[in-house]
Amino acid sequence: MENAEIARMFERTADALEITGENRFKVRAYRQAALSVRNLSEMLEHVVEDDPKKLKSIAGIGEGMQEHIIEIVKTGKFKKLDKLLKKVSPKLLDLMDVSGIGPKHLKALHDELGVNNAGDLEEACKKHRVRELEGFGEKTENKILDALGEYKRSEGRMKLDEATAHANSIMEYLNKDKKNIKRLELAGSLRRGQETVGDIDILVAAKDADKIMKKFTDYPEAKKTIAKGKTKTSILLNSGIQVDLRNIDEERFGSALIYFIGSKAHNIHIRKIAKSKNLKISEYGVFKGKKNKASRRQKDVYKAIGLKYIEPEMREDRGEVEAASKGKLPSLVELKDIKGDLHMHTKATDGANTIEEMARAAMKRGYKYIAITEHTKAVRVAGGLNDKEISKHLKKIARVNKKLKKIKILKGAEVDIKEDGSLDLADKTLKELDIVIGAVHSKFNMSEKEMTQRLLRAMDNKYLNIIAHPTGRLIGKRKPYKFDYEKVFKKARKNNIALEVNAHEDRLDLKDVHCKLAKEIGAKIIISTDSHATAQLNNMNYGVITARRGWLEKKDVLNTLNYKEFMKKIKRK
Ligand code: DGT
Ligand code: CA
Ligand code: CA
Repeated sequence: MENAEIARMFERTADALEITGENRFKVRAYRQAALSVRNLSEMLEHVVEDDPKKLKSIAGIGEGMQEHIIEIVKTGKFKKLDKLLKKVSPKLLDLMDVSGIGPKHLKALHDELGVNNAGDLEEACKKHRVRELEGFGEKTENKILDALGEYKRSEGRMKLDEATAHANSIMEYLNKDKKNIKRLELAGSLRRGQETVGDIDILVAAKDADKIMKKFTDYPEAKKTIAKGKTKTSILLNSGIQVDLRNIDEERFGSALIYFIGSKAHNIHIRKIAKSKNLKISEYGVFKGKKNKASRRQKDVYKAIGLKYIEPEMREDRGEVEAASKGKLPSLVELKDIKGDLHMHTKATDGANTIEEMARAAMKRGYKYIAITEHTKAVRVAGGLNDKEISKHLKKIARVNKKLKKIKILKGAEVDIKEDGSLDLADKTLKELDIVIGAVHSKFNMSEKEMTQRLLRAMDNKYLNIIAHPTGRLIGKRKPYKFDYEKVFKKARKNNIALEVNAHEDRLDLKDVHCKLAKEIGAKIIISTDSHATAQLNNMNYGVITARRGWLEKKDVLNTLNYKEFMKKIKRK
């Protein structure tokens, strides 16, 4: 069982307890446990196996939580939560994922309007019954309705990080049957790095098909088998995720991979290209009449229809087929190109680790530089720092920087961009910083014109270096705020301000198509994790995948440069 799943159980318990009006200390204990578990780098399952007493030494885990974790790991279930779910329906609890709805809201909606699921809530909003409740109002009602739209669009799909974690475990599990496996690869939307994934697709070339399919349906996390056959088997995991495994002849593995990696739009386009050359392409190969010209390797299959190999992240029919036929494909940025991470928080605000812990974790990843970037005072929920506190914090950063010789720790801050576009620190403080990140954290519902002005004005500040999560969206929860992307990206280029690809799994912001737009305009990009704990530094991978989906190359991304060059390039002209 993944740590994330255990964390999710604790979060749901906290939500359910709050809705049933349980005392807030109890609720908080579950929230804290969830946070600790989610950010732990060690698998809890292994801790329980090796030495369950060690659980108590984890911050946020007390005696009671220790028992709960052991129960969950051993039985896969949490009785306390199951009991609560009899009182608070799971569908109601799911509504906690709708942006702007907290447990108090949910309790009122349930008790006063009898809301039990998304459908009920939508109807109540449309009938204007929500605005009449105490503490809601018309604005809140509209916001909820908006957020519900985002929620419904993502329903039944999982985020990239969750899908990746499940896929990695299954692949590792199947791979244990080494002797039987000739090839094993991920396909579908997950292989393309799409930000949400409907189901997980895996291809295998096994010597013994029955054996691999049996192993697959025996997967410990499988709840049930949906369909079982020699060529295709589908299972449903405990978490509700469907996984399809297809057994493919090794001779046809390349053409099958292309077909099942997709996307559908990409497949349709290359079929057209093949047809124009009097060829036929399918999951079985490229055919001239009855003769199979290529099928074993993806590269040869593309070549047979006159195309260069196309990276899976680009296969969305967004111009990659044309580029491949002209030999004009970009050479995409890779995770190993990244030399530093420029956005992270520590205990001084809402992070879980110290400056030194973050720096050491970054060193372990082989980074040459990082920036510590706390929130500023306007972001009160995160405990943002004022000018004086920032200055004091910078001294701490400098001390750790001196101590650790192998990595440069830049003095930074994630400065709030206020409603009028001014920054939340005085110029005199900004001047002391090596890296100034600007970010919008409030008043998301301005008009497009106002928001554009707000961002443009922020970029007039001569100390600003980066705009973080430029569109403010939260996947499945919050729409991006409206602004004129072209105007803002053009000004970023002109003023030498980098745009962030925030690698946090809830954000991926800029998203793929906006990376592509930024590149076309000529704005520079920085990929960073916005980490609030050391384990989150690993999210860099999702940022890189998103950048690749946006056709970005090493030269488009500033934090692929070594320290000296990076500092030169990030400087304002
Ligand atoms: P998902 O699961 O909704 O996130 O998206 P995909 O892309 O993984 O779609 P899925 O699982 O239905 O199918 C996997 C791939 O198989 C898909 O990307 C392309 C290929 N494929 C499936 N159905 C069709 C089809 O009707 N026509 C074509 N050309 N390709 C298909
Ligand atoms: Ca799929
Ligand atoms: Ca599928």
